[in-house]
Amino acid sequence: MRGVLYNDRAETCLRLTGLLTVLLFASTAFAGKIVLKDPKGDDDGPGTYAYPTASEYKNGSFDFTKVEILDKGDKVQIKVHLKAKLTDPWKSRDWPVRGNGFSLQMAFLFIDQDHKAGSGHAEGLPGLNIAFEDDARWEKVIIISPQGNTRIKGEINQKAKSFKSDIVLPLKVKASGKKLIATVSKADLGSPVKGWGYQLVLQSNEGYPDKGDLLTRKVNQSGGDHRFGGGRDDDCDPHAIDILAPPGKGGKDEIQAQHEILKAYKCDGNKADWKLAKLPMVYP
Ligand SMILES: [Ca+2]
Ligand SMILES: [Ca+2]
Ligand SMILES: [Ca+2]
Repeated sequence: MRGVLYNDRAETCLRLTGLLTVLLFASTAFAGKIVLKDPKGDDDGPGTYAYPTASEYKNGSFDFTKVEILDKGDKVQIKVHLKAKLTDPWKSRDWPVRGNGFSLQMAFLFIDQDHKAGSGHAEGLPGLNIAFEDDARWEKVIIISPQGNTRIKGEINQKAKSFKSDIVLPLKVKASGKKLIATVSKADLGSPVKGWGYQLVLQSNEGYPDKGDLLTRKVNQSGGDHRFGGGRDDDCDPHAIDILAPPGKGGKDEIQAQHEILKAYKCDGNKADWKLAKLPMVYP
């Protein structure tokens, strides 16, 4: 009798465990589509940056308005919506670009996969001059660039080797109207679940980067044909033109929030003592 009772209890226990697993899975599963919004008119980093002066850098080219993350079975698609239509002015030049419909932009989607204090990379990639909040450190970053993966891999090997295993290069990148569309493999990224955090950093593709910069364009005090202006001449200011600011709903208040985030750096003393701007993540 006692044995029968025990077995019943054990079975009930197993059933409850099964039910809990299903409920847990339902609460953490990827909803199919994540939408993060960003206001227009904040393509000035901390509020002071100006576009390079050459005519190719059309107004709105570095102002993103929305980021979509879409479940595509064994792949994930990232769509970055920009204010301006994408153009490919340098396709015809002798550049190592693939002619995939754009040449000005470079986007980095940093992802915090555990939201645990002190877990993940605290620094951004070389050339961005950014760091991340302690509870928003990243596990993976997706690079969306007009450059071919062979070139990007070469640059990573030279300049960002310690981050190599956490940099995800898309299977495919293309431009469509005002959208940059990148497709990545879940085998490389993992399968997005509720709780992941995201930070999109918009930069510019630099085919002739400085020796430490991972294909990013510099921000200087005075701009130039192919240099952003309104920053500093050292590498202490964040080289980020537009970023997400929580809550990532695209409200006008997020303009000011972005400026505050990107202004909060300190360049006193030696480089080792510099405090880079610390970016948060948006947790949808
Ligand atoms: Ca924006
Ligand atoms: Ca983390
Ligand atoms: Ca922004």
